[in-house]
Amino acid sequence: PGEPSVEPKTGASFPTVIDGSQRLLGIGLRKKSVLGLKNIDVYAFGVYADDNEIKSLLSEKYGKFLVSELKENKNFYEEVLNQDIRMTVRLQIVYGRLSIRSVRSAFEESVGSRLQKFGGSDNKDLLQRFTSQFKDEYRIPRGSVLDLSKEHGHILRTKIDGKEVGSIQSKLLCRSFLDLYIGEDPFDRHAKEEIEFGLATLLEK
Ligand code: DAO
Ligand code: DAO
Ligand code: DAO
Repeated sequence: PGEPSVEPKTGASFPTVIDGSQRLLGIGLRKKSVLGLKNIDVYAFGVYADDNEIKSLLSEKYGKFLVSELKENKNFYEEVLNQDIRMTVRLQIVYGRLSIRSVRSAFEESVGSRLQKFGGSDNKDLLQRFTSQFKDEYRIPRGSVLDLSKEHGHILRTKIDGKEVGSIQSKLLCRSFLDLYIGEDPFDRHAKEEIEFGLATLLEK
């Protein structure tokens, strides 16, 4: 399957394939500004999608387009998100002092804003169901690996260092979460370009 990809600033390494058939499309860095003063590197991430499912669900229709055309094609983007394709975002924590409280509040801010964007107002419940998975006693020190996977049936499953901590079935939550990485205003623009290119390359094969 080839050499792992290494995120240059943090050295975090991402295998090209996980879970048998999920292929790495692109990697990036999640930063956060603290008190408007400085930017901290919080985690490196890799976005994976199921190779076979991408091909079988999208190739026929989109295999002939160029990367540049796909990027302009809103239908394509909608279809990728709406199809029941298995995807994973793997996070490798690089910030050494993450508390569960700060994870919760960052999540409410980032995912919360997307829930609002895509779902309207009454999504407090959903947000709470998700964040209540994060027990206060969990620790996510530097080097922890978190997998957030969208599984069949629009289930968002969370694993910490390979151990499942919970799962929630919600198309809106899956979409809102993925939007952080591949949406209109992503955490890392360069990563998004890589992901688009990776996806288009898979479709050509
Ligand atoms: O120490 O207050 C601080 C800064 C913490 C920044 C937290 C950012 C959290 C980002 C989400 C991490 C998800 C694993
Ligand atoms: O970077 O703002 C963000 C969103 C990251 C989502 C991370 C979810 C982390 C779930 C981990 C639970 C840890 C106990
Ligand atoms: O920004 O609205 C837009 C269009 C961009 C298209 C991005 C498609 C990226 C989809 C990646 C899915 C990962 C499997």
